[in-house]
Amino acid sequence: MPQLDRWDGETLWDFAKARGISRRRFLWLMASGGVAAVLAACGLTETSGTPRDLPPEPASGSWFKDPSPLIVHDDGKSLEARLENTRGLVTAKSHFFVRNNSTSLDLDAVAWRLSVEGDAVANPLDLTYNDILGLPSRALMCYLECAGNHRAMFDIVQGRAASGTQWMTGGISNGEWVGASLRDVLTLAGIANNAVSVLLVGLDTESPENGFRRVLPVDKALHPDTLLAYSLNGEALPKDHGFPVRALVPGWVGSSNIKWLGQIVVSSEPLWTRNNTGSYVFIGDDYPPEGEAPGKVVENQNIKSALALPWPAELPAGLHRLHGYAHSPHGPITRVEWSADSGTTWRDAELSGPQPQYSWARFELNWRGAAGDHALMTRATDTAGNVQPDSVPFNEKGYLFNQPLPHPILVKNTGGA
Ligand SMILES: Nc1nc2c(c(=O)[nH]1)N[C@H]1C(S)=C(S)[C@@H](COP(=O)(O)O)O[C@H]1N2
Ligand SMILES: [Mo]
Repeated sequence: MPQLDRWDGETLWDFAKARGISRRRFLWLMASGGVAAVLAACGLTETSGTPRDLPPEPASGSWFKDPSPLIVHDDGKSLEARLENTRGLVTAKSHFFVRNNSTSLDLDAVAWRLSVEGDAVANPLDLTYNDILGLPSRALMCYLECAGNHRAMFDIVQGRAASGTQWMTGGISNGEWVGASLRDVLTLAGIANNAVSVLLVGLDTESPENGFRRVLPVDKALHPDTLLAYSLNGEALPKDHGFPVRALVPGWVGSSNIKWLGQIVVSSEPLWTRNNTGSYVFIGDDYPPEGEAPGKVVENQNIKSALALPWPAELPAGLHRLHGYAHSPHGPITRVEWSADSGTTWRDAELSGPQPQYSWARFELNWRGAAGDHALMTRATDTAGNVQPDSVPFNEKGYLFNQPLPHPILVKNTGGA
């Protein structure tokens, strides 16, 4: 397999020319078999045992996965993860949270096409699944988090409920993803220098805006780690998570990670859709309007931490080794502290295990609980110096709640101990 380290920034034609393909043959290959045919002619074999060979997953109501290990919200449209179901660093697909604006789609990877179009591309494309699989791939460990993760805490902690899915701590999961760089596809399409906005559109026509969509500014779209992902945790992308191909936008709110991707529009004008005007905007007294949005558009996630325990938790009296997860889009977690006295005194938890870029960090702590009601708080710091704030201002849609959570724990004496 030839080294592909010069792929970035090259067009497919430059790539093929450098490998002795004539212009005429290149055009014929593109017309007959698309990108995959060109790559094959360049001596790049197609991925063997393509994920579409996997058996279909069983359907369970509107879900392909069994919803019972998860917390069901929104009349069955959202499944919240239980952090305590994950011991290690990666969330199993059966425990991975789901957020849908329609029901999960059952797409045929052979019939599936991804169109790339708009006034800021020179060569509009219609790519197949094999075209995407044939591109150089990247593997990333990356957490995916809904902008509304911890939203219920506006009500529980601040006493003022925000609208939307009342996520507790499980609107997040951590996975290992493989995909092609969106940048390579935009390069193949001949993205123009004056491109400003890249719109990603899902094929779920039942969502509130005919195809769930999100606009990325061109610099985020061209970041090599912004992926067209087709694999989660070593298998084909599960249907509930966007099979055959979804966007993966590290660090950005969950809604940018468009599932069942069908269309990419590259525009020389800033684009506005429901998901950067009506939704995913901070609305409140602290947030003045920006562009066509009534407040600040939510892009990056923020630093948070949570214990991997049911809310509320019930534990027997005695010494417990507890674990949890902390994450920040701004760099690795350098410290997690915990407090059993409402934040008066803090002690360091242990960061346990590796923390690949874009992954959450796992932490552990020893806590001895006597019978009675307790609240344990955790507070994370990242390498850029961000710390979870003591208090966050209210916003109507309840995005990015990240003050330390007073996790309720009821300790019971068992068997006369
Ligand atoms: N096509 C499409 N993509 C979508 C959504 C959707 O409803 N339709 N939901 C978004 C939201 S709000 C979130 S938080 C993430 C959730 O990803 P997951 O269901 O794989 O966990 O997907 C995003 N991508
Ligand atoms: Mo979300």
